[in-house]
Amino acid sequence: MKLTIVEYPDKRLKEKSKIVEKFDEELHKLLDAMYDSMIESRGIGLAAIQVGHAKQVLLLNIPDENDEQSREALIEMINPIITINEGETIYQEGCLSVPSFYEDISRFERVCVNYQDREGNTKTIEAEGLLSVAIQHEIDHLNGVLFIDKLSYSRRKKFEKEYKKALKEKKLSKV
Ligand code: QAP
Ligand code: CO
Repeated sequence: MKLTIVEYPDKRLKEKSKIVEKFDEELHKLLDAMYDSMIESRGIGLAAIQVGHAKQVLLLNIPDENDEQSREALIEMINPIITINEGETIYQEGCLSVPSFYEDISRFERVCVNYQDREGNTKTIEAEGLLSVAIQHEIDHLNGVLFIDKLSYSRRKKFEKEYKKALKEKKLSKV
């Protein structure tokens, strides 16, 4: 399965993802293909809608102390639900679907999440720091929400202007 990353302003990024009911070969193929795309694009998180599949599936792969990513650190979450959240933290976020744009976003400092793994087993995880931010960012994708949707009116206007300009330049450089 070869996947391509869907980029803003593609309307698919606004879709709400559907609950996964079948933990079958097809799901496993999607997860494996998503991992390859995420690593190839140098991402630390990816939701299925970002590759055009409206399923409640996401990946997280936070780098270690040496800033290296490894498959051992991979977390696959199916049908995640945040059960507890507390505190506040601000982190400069980016997104594979909004290339080359980064902004400070406010999130919960800590979250507790219930989810299922690729076999359908129920799991819980407590997270803080970058993992907590990444979980919240990816769960937003499942609800059709992007980090740029959290910007103030004036910062969003500034983003739209810069992004449109960058898109135009990207298109021009292709011909
Ligand atoms: C979501 O984001 C996230 O613009 C994952 O040119 C963001 O992996 C989690 C990326 C912030 C926690 C904190 C973005 C790669 C990757 C770009 C990503 C780019 C190349 C973003
Ligand atoms: Co994203």
